[in-house]
Amino acid sequence: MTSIEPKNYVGFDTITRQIERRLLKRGFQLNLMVVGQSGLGKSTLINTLFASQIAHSHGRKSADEPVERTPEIQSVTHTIVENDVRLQLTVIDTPGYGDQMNNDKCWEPIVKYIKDQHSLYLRKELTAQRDKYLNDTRVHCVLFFIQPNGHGLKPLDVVVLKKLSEIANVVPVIAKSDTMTLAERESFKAKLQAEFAQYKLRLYPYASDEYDVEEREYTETIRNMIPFAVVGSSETATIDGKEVPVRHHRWGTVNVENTMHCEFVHLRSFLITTHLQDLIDTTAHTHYESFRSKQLLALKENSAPRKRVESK
Ligand SMILES: Nc1nc2c(ncn2[C@@H]2O[C@H](COP(=O)(O)OP(=O)(O)O)[C@@H](O)[C@H]2O)c(=O)[nH]1
Ligand SMILES: [Mg+2]
Repeated sequence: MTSIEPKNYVGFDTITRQIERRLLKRGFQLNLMVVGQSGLGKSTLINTLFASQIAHSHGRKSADEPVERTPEIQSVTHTIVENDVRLQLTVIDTPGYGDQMNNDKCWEPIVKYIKDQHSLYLRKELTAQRDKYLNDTRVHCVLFFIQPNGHGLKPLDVVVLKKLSEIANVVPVIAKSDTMTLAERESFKAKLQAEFAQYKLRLYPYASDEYDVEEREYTETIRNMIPFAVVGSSETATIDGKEVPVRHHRWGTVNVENTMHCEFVHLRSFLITTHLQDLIDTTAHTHYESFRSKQLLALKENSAPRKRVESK
């Protein structure tokens, strides 16, 4: 195929503007799920990520106050607007998984929730008169919070990470990383990365043939950084003329946005600035697609005329 350059300006180079205008009008939808034991700072991190009060967390005013628990899967939706771009953000908070004495199957409601959204979407797609734009409740990203204990993954973490990474984009983070020294954090991270490899966990971002060299290099950098050592906070302070989230400790102040202090900024730019659309696409084209084809194949098998078993 040869490419031709028109003699005069035709104007189809404006198609990107046209698409942009249409997309802006429609807005974007991101569904983010948080999983991890209660008290690991899930709600706080979500609020810090989007610089808004989205997830419900009071934080504790005193040390004797019990840590608040999320009793069941709850989702809250907010529309956030930034320079004309409307992002409808749904945060799905899961019950404090692993909080019980017996944590057998505690992941089931979480897995079921993700599959239910796939099945809901499939049903909407298959109706005779479907809406032009289906409301998308599929989980685009699961932020998995690992306890900063220095030991490594718990057997329960391994099971749950395995189950979740088969059906959704899973991004693990080391919670409350301000509680570890830099050396502890590095060795913990190395240990976790070795375990991810050992248990063959397929974590997001995935390699793709569509990536160019630059994208491939960036993905590699991100993969080496995972799990992100994060810190969240609902408190802010002005540092160098900029209001930033901070945590005050007796020994000093953690500036959440300082990359020398933690990897919060790397996580935020990865999730929001560079991979937001990829999370949505990967959910639709990889995870939902595999659910869809399994369901449709099963449907076909069930409806195929069965060979009658002759009994003598
Ligand atoms: N040291 C430290 N504490 C945190 C961090 N994030 C949250 N917290 C505190 O941990 C407690 C539980 O936080 P919350 O976000 O409600 O946890 P969730 O149960 O996982 O949603 C609160 O007192 C927070 O102030 C963090 O990054 N580091
Ligand atoms: Mg919470």
